[in-house]
Amino acid sequence: MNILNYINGNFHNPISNEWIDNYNPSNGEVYGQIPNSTKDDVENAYIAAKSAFPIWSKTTLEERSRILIKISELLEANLQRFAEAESKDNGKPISLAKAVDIPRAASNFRFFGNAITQFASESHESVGQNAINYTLRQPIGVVGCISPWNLPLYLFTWKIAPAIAAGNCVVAKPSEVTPMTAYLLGEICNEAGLTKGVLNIVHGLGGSTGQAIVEHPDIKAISFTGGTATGTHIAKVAAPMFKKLSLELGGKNPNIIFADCDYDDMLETTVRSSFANQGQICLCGSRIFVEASIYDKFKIDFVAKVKALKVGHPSEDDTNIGALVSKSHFEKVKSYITNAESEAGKILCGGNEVTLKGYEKGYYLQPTIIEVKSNSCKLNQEEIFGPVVTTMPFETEEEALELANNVKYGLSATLWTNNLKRTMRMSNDLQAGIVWVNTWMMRDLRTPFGGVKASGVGREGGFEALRFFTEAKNVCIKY
Ligand code: TXE
Repeated sequence: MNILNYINGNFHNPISNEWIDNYNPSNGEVYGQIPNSTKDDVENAYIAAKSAFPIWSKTTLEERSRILIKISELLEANLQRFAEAESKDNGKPISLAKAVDIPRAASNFRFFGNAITQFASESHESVGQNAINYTLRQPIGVVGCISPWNLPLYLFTWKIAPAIAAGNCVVAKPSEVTPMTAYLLGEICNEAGLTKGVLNIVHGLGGSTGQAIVEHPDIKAISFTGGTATGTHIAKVAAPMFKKLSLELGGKNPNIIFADCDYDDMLETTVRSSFANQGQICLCGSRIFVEASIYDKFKIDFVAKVKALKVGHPSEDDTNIGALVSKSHFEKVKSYITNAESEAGKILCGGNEVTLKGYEKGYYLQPTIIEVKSNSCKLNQEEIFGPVVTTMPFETEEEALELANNVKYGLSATLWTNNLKRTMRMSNDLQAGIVWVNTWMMRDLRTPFGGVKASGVGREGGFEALRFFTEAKNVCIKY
């Protein structure tokens, strides 16, 4: 099936008529093509967005809200179709797409459709000076949204929904590896009655199509989720134009387990936080640090649970681990496993490719646990972004904190303990944008989301996202 660009409410071939193959990771076969869009397609998308802006930015909040909620309802009504498309394009289990990806994409539109009606601005009376200040929160204009392949529709809409709720018009690009659900979203937006040109979707490669969005002098803000190297590059390109940037980048998150935790709950959740979505979530707890007194027991129990996970075809309901997203990513993840032993790592379970009958060319890997001797090895310092976690013991709280923070990333951290004082101390001192205590990936859309250090700048979620997608203008009136 061929995918087309969505510009001004219509579907278009790329101007160059050049195309890129789209692969199905479950069997390694090409199953369609996507536009290899150029600067000219991005320019057309920009022109459509610019033309829609005067209308959309003056559309009442009630009307914007109504349309966003309608998009949400239509996504829910099309759950099965979207989940099948996401699973086929990305390799993730259909059960996950149905339970998480598509419902959360729908929630993004519903949440920001409601949030915009509650987005209050400040006023300050200058007492004794007969003056009052009030802050206008004005939409920026045309903004760019660039998203990755791991949670395709979920992260695409996580940017688009607040951007349009706030009154902006958007030029967006999904990952070239997983374009399908973004393509289907165009139809839904038309059905919901979204003003033409408010959302424009151009497909293509990062280095050309994505780069053209970032380089466009009149696209005033970029919201990006992806790898740290790409984020660094985008920051450099955007800096001379003083663009607003929100960059959500990689993670190498610690999962710190103390002996006083609720053990069974921790074990269940740690299996999920390690291997959900084949470990391809920036929030996965890929470095597991365990208090020495329970380390041996933990290893035995964790390995037993992980060995019971089913690596299978994404369309089967009982599959726990589907296919990795692409051949190149599969090779990258495998290379970390191949080099594990030269880094003094010991593979406790997994470590091999899986060949599924009938799908021999699919990108399947066993969930893999590697015991490491030191936190300084590559396995613990680089983002592998696959079904691979490391584990090692620690003796004291101070040591656990040092291990957790000693990494260039700072997206999330998970802490398992029932000790309140330790919880408070460590939550304060962990270098991360998000700390989960006795849970993982529990999301309330009102809360800030983003990282510190090499995990990025800016916060998404709730009013933080609406602040990003608006300019604050102060008006001071003397009376
Ligand atoms: O991501 P890229 P890649 C991490 C993970 C992974 C690594 C590389 O470790 O192995 O990043 O993945 C677009 N100008 N994460 O190479 O390239 C690209 O087309 C503008 C973490 O697939 O960052 C896609 O739409 N855009 C992560 C998007 O950027 C450009 C999720 C992300 O792709 C561009 C994914 C350019 N010059 C990978 N170059 C997370 N934080 O969740 C690329 N793009």
